[in-house]
Amino acid sequence: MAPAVDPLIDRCRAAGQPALADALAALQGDPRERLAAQVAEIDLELVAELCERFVGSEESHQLGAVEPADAIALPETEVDRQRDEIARERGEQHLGEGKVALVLLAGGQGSRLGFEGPKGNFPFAPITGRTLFDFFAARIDALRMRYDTALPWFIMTSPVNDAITRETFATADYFGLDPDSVHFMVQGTMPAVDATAGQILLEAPDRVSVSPDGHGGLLGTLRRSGALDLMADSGIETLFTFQVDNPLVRIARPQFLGHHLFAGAEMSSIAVRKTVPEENVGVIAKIDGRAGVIEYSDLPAALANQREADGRLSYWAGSIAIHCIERGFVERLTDGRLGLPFHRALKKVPHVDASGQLVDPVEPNGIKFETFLFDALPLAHASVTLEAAREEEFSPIKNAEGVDSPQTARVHMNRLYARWFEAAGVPIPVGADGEPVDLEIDPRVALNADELRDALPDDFEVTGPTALGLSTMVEG
Ligand code: UD2
Repeated sequence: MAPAVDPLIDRCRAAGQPALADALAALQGDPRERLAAQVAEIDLELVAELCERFVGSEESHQLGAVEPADAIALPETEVDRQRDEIARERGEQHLGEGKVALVLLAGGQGSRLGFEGPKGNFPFAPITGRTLFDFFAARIDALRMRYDTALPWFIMTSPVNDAITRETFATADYFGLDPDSVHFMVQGTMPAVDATAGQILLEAPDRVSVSPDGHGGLLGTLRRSGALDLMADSGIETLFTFQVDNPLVRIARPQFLGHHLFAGAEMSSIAVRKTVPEENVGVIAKIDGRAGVIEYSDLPAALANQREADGRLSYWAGSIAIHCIERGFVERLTDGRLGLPFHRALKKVPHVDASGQLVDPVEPNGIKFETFLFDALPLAHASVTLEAAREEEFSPIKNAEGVDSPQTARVHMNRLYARWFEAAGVPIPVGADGEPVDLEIDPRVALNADELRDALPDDFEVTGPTALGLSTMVEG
């Protein structure tokens, strides 16, 4: 049923969007219906509220009382190692009882990488060229076999990449997974507004410029898509959430699950030590006594550079966007209007002007609004931050080159796998650059160094670039 347009025009004017009202009034026929249908879905009153707060003001996030995070540090003593072993067993029990679901955040636009299409389709592996989606699927398949558990996989997409993501999985026959065990959910969008007058921008005379509403949109998407009910019906209690851009993520790591469960936490995080004060990762800290994340763009330099007596950064805990979240917590947060705060991002937003001319701005001209999943942390009754070793857990592919690029991920994965082989007694040749040769280990062969040692034939040796997959093992 096409929405009645005139009341919509009135709503736009009442919500401080005269330009949008004029754009609607200027259209006829199908273009008018198309724009009206899109505008009818926009929470104009929320946009008005956000414009009131963010347009024309440099409002920075008001931080409360900030202290360094409480975290479970990397094990240093035998007691620590026993503590972690008990947590690992508890996590494995939870996995075996089928109480864990995996949630992949894959709705972003990945513009910094300059790669067309969903980032999960990026062919990151140095020898086989396998994609991130394929690699994650192999890990998930291996975990399901290892723990004899369903471990359903929920993938959040956005309108910009939903169709192609679903098509990718269908064409790849779900990378060997049961199609019924992979669930797609499309997150919402928010309109962009112009940074001076807060007018909603049009990317075409009959189309509003919208972008994904941030990964905080996951919470509402879980409820709206029915995923939350599906999880409840299948006995899922804990969601393990991770990002599409980090091939080193240890998916559903039992030790992390265990510590999260022992603390009775509602939402927990993995942290790695920041490399430099200005590293582009959110900082996990205590804010007004509760765990929270200060995004790198909001972290005052004084806090970023503050050091302890031993010289280490006070605000060391870099959030790598890996969380355990209790389903009950998501249900509580989404029962009514979700209270995650919106963040503003000043961006270059191509748009059409009042005369219908396309403007491709050279300077940031628009504001995009998004919510961040980590802003749910302070709302949790309890939270755990578990330190992980960066070299074991985190090497995101974000930029086309330099830091956090396909090159750095390749080096870090080669080093990781070289450590696994060396631990199994198999020396790894290094190249002229001093780096190990290119290595790949299919997760179905081994998920960690112990499994690799058990899987390798006694006389196995590596003389050059090696991709250890099921076929190799058969030949090997
Ligand atoms: C994110 C975190 C940063 C740190 C870093 C680790 C934020 C704001 N910052 O930085 O603190 O943890 O990651 O790598 O998150 N996504 C969606 N829907 C959206 C937006 C993003 O699914 O609407 C997904 C996106 O597909 C990606 C992830 O969220 O998997 C990160 O998004 P990003 O690249 O915008 O975050 P980034 O790199 O600024």
